[in-house]
Amino acid sequence: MIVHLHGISAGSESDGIPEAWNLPSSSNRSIASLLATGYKAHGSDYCQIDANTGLRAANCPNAYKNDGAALFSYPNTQFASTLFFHDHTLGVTLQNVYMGLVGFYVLGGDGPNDTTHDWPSDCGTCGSSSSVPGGLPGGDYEIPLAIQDKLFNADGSLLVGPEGIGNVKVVNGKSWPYLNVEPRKYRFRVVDANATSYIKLILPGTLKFTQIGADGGFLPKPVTVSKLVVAPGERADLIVDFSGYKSCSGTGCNITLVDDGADDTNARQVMQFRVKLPLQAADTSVVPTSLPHRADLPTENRTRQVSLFDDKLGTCDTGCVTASPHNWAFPVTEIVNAGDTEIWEIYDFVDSHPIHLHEVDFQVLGRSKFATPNVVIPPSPGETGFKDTVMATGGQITRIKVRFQDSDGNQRQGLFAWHCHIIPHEDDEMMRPMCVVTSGQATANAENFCTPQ
Ligand SMILES: [Cu+2]
Repeated sequence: MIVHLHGISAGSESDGIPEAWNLPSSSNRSIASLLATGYKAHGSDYCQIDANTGLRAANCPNAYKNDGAALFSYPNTQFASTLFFHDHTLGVTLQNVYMGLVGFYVLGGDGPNDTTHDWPSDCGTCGSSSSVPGGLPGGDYEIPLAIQDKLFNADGSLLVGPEGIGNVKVVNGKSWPYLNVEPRKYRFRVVDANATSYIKLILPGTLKFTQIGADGGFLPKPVTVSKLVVAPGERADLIVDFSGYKSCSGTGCNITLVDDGADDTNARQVMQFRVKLPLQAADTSVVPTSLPHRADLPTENRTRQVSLFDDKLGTCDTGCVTASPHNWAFPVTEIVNAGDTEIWEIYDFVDSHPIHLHEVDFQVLGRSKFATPNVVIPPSPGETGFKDTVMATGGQITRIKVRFQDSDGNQRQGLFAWHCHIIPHEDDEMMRPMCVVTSGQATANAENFCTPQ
């Protein structure tokens, strides 16, 4: 396996490049007994990248030489956000993610008083010294929800279908769970951890979601939505206020979170909130009218066209009159200058695909139909913050603006990946290398160190 962490800017050696995988330790006898003589313990890009330069490593650093180990370094200096990590091994990511190799990585600010990069949490009576009346719901009132759907065999074991689509909703690894809640505001950090399925969350009656953040941290200001659509890999940071249920009784206190996009009746039910706990103390949490967020990216240095086919990514000329699909191992075509800002025009020919760029996050500028490229459909309310995964729509041009440096101005050269986050597509090499070079570096050199081995 190899870990990819969404939403962090790290060196190429810590990116989770799909062929940098390694096997568990050979001393693990249950693994060793399954392996043929002379098996490869590492993928072809494992330990091929120098952590200091991002270039091809001449020698494998000692830290990598431990059997069954790989070394990752995450600077964690960016804005507070809901990060997400999962296995990223070429060709078997579907099986590994479906079997549960996914997790949250919640990044806060630089201490409770850092209102530049984060907003304080009000954890009510949770007893923490960081309790700040007037902050966002925190402590026991801030809960991550990793949503997947799965199929089970009669004996309870997992059944892995070719697309990882199931009829049982699983939240944080538990099928159709419920959560007892107080009649007050809660903060939920949601990730669609599915292999394939989009999730369209709705709540009953007049309950709505107040979305305060997405992949790359807070939105500039909260938005209220009655339906929340998240694609595989996307995150949403939400406030739900259950205070209207303070006088409920019996089953009237049960609130079912529904996936309105699921075809299967069972899979429509995600989980239940049961407003059965007494209010421990007055809810002093507040959703601020404006949230800490990054400044807009500067004017672009260039505009680049790329293309999506049914199962491949590709290159494109201006207007995408000519487009060519490529496999993962085809020589790198997306060669970008570190520090540059680019607009990517993503021409999608078939179906919709959530497109994820490693290493960077970006702003969504909008979408246009092929026939009317100058008529811009604005981003949805939940796309007003920074993102690392964007829904590209079939028959449309999706435009994003991306800067190839992190929010602290750090620039890292080397090989990274961009791909469709529908995992069977990703496993099928709907994934391409992306090479960040220092400005002016020769293209031939970039191809040398950025083409997957
Ligand atoms: Cu796709």
